[in-house]
Amino acid sequence: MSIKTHVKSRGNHPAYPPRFYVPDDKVNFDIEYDEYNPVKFTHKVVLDNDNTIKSNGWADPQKYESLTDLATRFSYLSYACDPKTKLPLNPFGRTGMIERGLLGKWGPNHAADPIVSRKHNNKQQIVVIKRKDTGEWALPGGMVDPGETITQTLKREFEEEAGNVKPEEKNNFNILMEKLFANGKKIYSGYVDDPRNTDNAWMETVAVHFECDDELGEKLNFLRAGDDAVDVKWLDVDQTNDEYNKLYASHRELVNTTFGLT
Ligand code: RP5
Repeated sequence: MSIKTHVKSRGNHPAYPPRFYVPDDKVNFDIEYDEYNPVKFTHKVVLDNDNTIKSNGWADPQKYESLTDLATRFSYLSYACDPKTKLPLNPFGRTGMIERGLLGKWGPNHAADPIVSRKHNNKQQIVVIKRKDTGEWALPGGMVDPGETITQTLKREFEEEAGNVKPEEKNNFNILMEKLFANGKKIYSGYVDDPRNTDNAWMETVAVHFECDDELGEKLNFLRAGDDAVDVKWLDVDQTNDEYNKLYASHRELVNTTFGLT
């Protein structure tokens, strides 16, 4: 999968102020853009979760220069730092916003996305959740917690967002989950064109495909939304369907890659 230029990273997010407009031909930081006056924004929820102030805080301190572990932080991409501010620069270019927006980490923020599919009535379907924050349909992925492996994140996020099943279904669901997540195929690792990205903080993900066989696909019909999801369903992989075409961030591209679609 290749992301040619970011689009959603320059667009709106319900919790963000409007961004400074960046035309397509001014996205690349190497192209001069003297008028560029990005909006400075870090959401209060990020500032309130500064991990140097709060013991269970998930966000970096606002003072980038106070970070001591930069050398050991991982990114799927190589990126530069702003010569003036020394802040990490989005490897895909300008977004019309500086600082971190809603993202906790300066630079790369890591997620994992399970692409769970089945064949149903001769149609390819994937599990999607409706996000509480933007109202868009999305893969049931999420942030990698400290100390967690990607494999653990994929299963935990799926279970939290799509597996809020009734107590009497839980045992059966857990058995199906063990079977489903036993084998996955990595589809992608890298940048995500996420509407929360800024010039100094961005999302990266690992997307893994888990295919239900006929029996498992038939049994996995009692999904229920939980956590940050307000709804869950099986969605047809169908490029004539608006819901499919408008999937959150780069999720349509991830699913297209999975099924060899362009
Ligand atoms: C996207 O944001 C990733 O692809 C992943 O699906 C998601 C992770 O963020 P949260 O769902 O935890 O907000 O960029």
